[in-house]
Amino acid sequence: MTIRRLFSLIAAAAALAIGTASASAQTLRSTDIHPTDYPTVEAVRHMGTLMEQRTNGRLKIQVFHSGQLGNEKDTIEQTRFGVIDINRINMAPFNNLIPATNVPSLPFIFRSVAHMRTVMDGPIGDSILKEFDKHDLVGLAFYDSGSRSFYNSKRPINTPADMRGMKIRVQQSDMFVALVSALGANATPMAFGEVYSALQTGVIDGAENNWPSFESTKHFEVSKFYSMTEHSLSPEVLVMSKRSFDKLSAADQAIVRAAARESVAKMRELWDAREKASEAKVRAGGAVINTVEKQPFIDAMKPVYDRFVTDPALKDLVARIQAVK
Ligand code: BDP
Repeated sequence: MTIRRLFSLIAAAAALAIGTASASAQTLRSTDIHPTDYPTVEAVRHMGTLMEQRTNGRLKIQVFHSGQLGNEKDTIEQTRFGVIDINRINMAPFNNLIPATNVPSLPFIFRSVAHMRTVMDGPIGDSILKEFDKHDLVGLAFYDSGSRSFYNSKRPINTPADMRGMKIRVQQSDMFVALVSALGANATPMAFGEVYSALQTGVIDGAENNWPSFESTKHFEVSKFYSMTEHSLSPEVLVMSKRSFDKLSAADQAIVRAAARESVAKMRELWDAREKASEAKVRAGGAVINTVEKQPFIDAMKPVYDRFVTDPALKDLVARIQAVK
C-alpha cells in the first residue's frame, strides 16, 4: 500500500467516524466522485429514501459526494475492506481487477443507449454483477453513463489521424489505455479530479467523457473542442461491500437490493434531462462541437478486441451482447 493510499484510508475512516457519531439507526456510507446535484448522487439518495421508508427509518444511506472519500481507484479498496459500504463508480476502474467488466466498456460494443439498457438490465447484466462476488463486493445495479467522446484543447477531431501524438487522459484501466493507443495518441491514466489542472497546464491535451461530466467538471473551459466519437458507453455500477452486506439480515439485504434496482429508473429520468442541459451549457460556454464519421474509429479500435477479448467466456459475452436486439 502506498503512503497516499494509506492517508486516503485514514481520511476516509475519520470522515466515517464523524458520520457515525451523529447518525442514529444504521447509516450506510456511499461514495461518489460527482458533485451533489449529479444524477448518480441523487439516484443513490433516492435509493436511501426507499430503504428508509421500508425499514421505518432504521436503514439509511449517506452519500459522500465530490470525491470526499477519495478517487475511484482508491475507493474500490476501501469498499472491499468495508470502510465504505456502497460505491457508485464507473466500470472502467474495475477493468484490471474483474475481466468481465471490460466487456461493457469496450469501444462500440453497444449500438445505442437503448441496446445498452436492455443488455445491462437483463441476464447478461446480472451475470456481470455476479462477478463482483469474487472480489469482496456485491454488485447491486447499473446506472447509465451516456456515451463518452473525445475532447481536447488543440483542434476538432474528425478522423483518428487528428489524434496522433495527442496526450489524452483516460481512466485507470488498461483497456482504455489500449483504446487511446490504438488511435495513435498517448494515453495518460489519471484520477478524475486531477484532469482540470492537467488540461489547464498542458500536461495533457485532452480527455474523454460524456456531456454531464464534461460540463460539471468545467473541462470545457480549458478544452473546448468536443468531437462526438461516442466510442464507449461504459456504464456506472453500484456495488456494496460484502462485509457490510453480510452484516445485514436477509430481509434487509432484500430491501437494499430492491431499492438499488428501483433507483435505476430514477437515475435514467435524471440522466436524460441532465444530458440535454449539460450539452446546452457547454455550447453556451463556448465549446466547439463536431460530429464524426464513426467507421474509421470502429476500424482503428478493432485491435482492442483482439487483445482484451481472448478468453472464451469474454468472447461469449461479446457475442451474446451483439445478439441482443
Ligand atoms: C464519469 C463517470 C465517473 C468516472 C469519470 C472519469 O461517471 O465514474 O470516474 O467519468 O472519467 O463519466 O473518471
